[in-house]
Amino acid sequence: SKKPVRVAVTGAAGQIGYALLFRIASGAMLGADQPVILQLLEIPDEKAQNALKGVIMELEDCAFPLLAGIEAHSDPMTAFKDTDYALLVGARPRGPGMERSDLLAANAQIFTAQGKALNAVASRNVKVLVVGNPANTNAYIAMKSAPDLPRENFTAMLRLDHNRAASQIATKMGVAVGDIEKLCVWGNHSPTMYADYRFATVNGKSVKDAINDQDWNANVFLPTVGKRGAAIIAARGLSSAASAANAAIDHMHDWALGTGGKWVTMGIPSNGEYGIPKDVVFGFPVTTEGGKYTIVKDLPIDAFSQECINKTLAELQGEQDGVKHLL
Ligand code: NAX
Repeated sequence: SKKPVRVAVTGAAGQIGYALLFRIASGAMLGADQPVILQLLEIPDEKAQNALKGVIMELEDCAFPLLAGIEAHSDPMTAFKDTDYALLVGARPRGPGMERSDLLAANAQIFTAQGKALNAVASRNVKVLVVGNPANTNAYIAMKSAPDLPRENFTAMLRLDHNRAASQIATKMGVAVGDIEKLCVWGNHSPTMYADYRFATVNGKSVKDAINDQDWNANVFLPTVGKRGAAIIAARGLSSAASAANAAIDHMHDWALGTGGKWVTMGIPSNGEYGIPKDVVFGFPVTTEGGKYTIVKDLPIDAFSQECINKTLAELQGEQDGVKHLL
């Protein structure tokens, strides 16, 4: 049997953590033959640490055959020791009266410290997924704080937006969501993201030609996907958790195990592709193989798409400029 791998999860006692850890431990993320050791990080606060103890008791009570160990931590320097995967879920939410600059500063502090800890103690091949918002900018901060790790090891979660887009298209067309291929989401995990179905197919047929409705694209589809998080908060009174955890599982699963030629969306540091400046952590269409991702190249960008990409890029560069002095 395979040697266990180490999976660190931050914000482990939060909502997403509760929907995520049991699936990692069951084998949904890394495969039914891959034992895992969970290294769970929460803030030192007594309430959070107690909640984490409760989650660990429940993990124990599942008696997952693949769960080879569980550790509770309050310091990233121990939580990230030798870790092969790091899912950075915990972040500072916007509190009452908090300015945007305060939010960016609070998260810059968290992700600077966590980036430094990964740099110091994690496996040199660690695969990092940032879920905590603002996810792209937090991934950028962690990457910049870990100069001894390869930059391509730092990614942000756009997969929830990708899955939301796929589901909207499947409903619109009356097709099975699993038959949709070559979909992608460009840019920031925020309402400015650009979900792009121009290249998408269902059983080999063009989605764009089948829908053939630019008004629906611009005025129904994109706002629905962009505001889906807010719609879920309005309905549930809480932000998306199970769907976010599912997207994190999908992201890591596909990165580790490969997509077999299928496109998925990952937020990754640009190398200048599609005119996105180097290091901006941006949603791109990728394929993955052997633990590496490759951006899908040479896609034509029409005027409408360019405008959408420019808008989400401008937002990301604004966020990046807002934290530059803190790095
Ligand atoms: P919760 O508030 O339920 O849980 C967050 C947990 O993180 C808390 O238990 C908190 O104590 C812990 N935490 C805070 N700072 C920490 C630190 N420095 N180290 C370790 N743990 C820390 O939030 P939840 O609903 O689980 O959401 C977590 C994050 O995901 C939020 O930032 C949220 O905005 C973000 N999301 C990102 C999504 C994406 O697609 N990228 C979608 C879902 C979600 O909104």
